Amino acid sequence: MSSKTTALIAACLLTAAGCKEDTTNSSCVEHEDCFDDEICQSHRCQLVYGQQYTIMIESARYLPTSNPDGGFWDPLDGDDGQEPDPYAVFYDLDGTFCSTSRITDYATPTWGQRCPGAFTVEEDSLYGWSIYDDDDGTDDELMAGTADGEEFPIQVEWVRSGQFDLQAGNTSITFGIAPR
Ligand SMILES: [Ca+2]
Ligand SMILES: [Ca+2]
Repeated sequence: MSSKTTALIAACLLTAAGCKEDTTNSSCVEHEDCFDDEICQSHRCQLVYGQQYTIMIESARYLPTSNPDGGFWDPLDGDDGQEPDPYAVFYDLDGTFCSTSRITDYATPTWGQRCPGAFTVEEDSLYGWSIYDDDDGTDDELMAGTADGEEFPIQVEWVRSGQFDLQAGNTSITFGIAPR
């Protein structure tokens, strides 16, 4: 029997109040010491959902090397090369939005940029991402990022591991996530 279970039983014996409430904020060392919907943060079990998080847009791999017509992403007579100049965005459906700076002529960008705004993550909150080629006029969309073609919820496992990788076509993108 784990110490967590022992503590839970003790708490339930001591009070008629909900066992869960008694153990949220209980001391912990790792996430597995907490309930499945919690993380261990500063040695306290905290519910994953209902909290504010910082999102990091880390990097992307395997961006499409040619545009949908099979040509280069940029004209040869432009200010930079024909390779795409990618920047990434991450957003929720409540209007919180984050964008990286662009990286010129690079198909395996590493941004490592922290979104300034807080994302309040609820269990039913939905998120999406996209990667664009920064252009003088309308930016080309390199990849529309969702999970299985739709906006997706943040999963407890992602918060526990502190990062998550998502795929669209052959393109993958890595995000970091941390409680604020
Ligand atoms: Ca372009
Ligand atoms: Ca370019």
